[in-house]
Amino acid sequence: MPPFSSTSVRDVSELPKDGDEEEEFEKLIAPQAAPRKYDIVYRNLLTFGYGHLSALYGLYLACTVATWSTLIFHYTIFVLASIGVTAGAHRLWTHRAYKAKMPLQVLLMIMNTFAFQNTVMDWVRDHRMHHRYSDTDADPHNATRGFFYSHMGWLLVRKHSEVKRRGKSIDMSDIYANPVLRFQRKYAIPFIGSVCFLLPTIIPMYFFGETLTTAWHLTLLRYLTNLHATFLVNSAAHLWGNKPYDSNIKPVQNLAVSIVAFGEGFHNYHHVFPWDYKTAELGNNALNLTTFFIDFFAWLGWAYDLKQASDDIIKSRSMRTGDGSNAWGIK
Ligand code: ST9
Ligand code: ZN
Ligand code: ZN
Repeated sequence: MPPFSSTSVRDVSELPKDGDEEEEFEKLIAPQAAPRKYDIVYRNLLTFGYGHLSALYGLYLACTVATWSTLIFHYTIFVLASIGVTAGAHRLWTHRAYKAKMPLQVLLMIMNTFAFQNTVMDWVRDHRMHHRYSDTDADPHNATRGFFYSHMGWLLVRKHSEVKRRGKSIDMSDIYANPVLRFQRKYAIPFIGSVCFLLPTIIPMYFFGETLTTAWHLTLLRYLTNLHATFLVNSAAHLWGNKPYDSNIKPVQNLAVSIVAFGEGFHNYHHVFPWDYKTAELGNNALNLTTFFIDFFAWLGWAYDLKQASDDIIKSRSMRTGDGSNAWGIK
């Protein structure tokens, strides 16, 4: 049972159709990792290089001079930002695994902005591609190209032409029509700049007496840590772990990733049932803070129509295509 019992959870006992036959055929013939020349984006190499060096310095300052108030402040933003990605960009907007009323959408958009992972619009487009063309050249972070590429290398080079070509057929009408997401895109630079970087730097200076140097480098430490926790879902959770639901795909169950990514490491399950609001099987939500968050808002009435796979469909799929490993949550 979820911590907050909700009447709006809907058990789905039949797999929703995910694309027509033509799409399935297209997916099959997407090349997996054809030899390619990487077109490096030097601007990103510089900003990521600067960001990582600054985050390391931020770690040093966090251990030596930063106040506890600043550390707790950034940890709180870290949690909010993570849930803005998992409950917002991922489960709500990409997968439509539940519905959210306007106040919750606004809250999630602001929380998502703390994470600055591009605009939600771009995030959703890439993530829908990732699911439709998983681990092929049309997947923006194709894990068959290895850990580094799927983790962050893909952000340092121009996208593969297959991503751009096949991406044209991805349906984004719901996202482009969403006023909350349109706002985030329209005011991206001042809004994301203020919410993710400026305010979290100024507040500790003003209220906790930090110097500009400490405040700025801690902001970058929090931001980069949050990015890497997210990146691990694309890298580690496509490489290391077991496959209780489908042994023919790359995504795996990875407990460590679930811990750092707020319940998003049950990735073999998620790729089989992407429309499940828990992104995890029944009965296994102790590590799934995002599910707890959604359940809370369902209890409040702001989240509704939560979709989840029924126990039966999970078990039969596991018996049919799983690797026979023990999937936690299955009784
Ligand atoms: C960042 C990325 O924000 C974060 C992503 C993380 C993803 C995680 C997924 C995880 C799974 C779920 C679990 C969540 C767990 C959370 C845990 C939390 C603890 N379809 O992109 P451009 C076309 S990094 C269709 O510039 P380039 C389109 O026409 C941080 N079409 O391609 C587009 O034009 P427009 C900050 C597509 O030039 C045009 O191509 N961000 C698609 O090859 C150009 O697009 C950065 O540092 C598509 N999918 O450049 C920015 N994609 O947009 C990093 C493109 O006008 N990115 N097109 O329609 C970049 O600089 C560039 O995107 C690039 C590629 C250099 C990587
Ligand atoms: Zn994946
Ligand atoms: Zn997903």
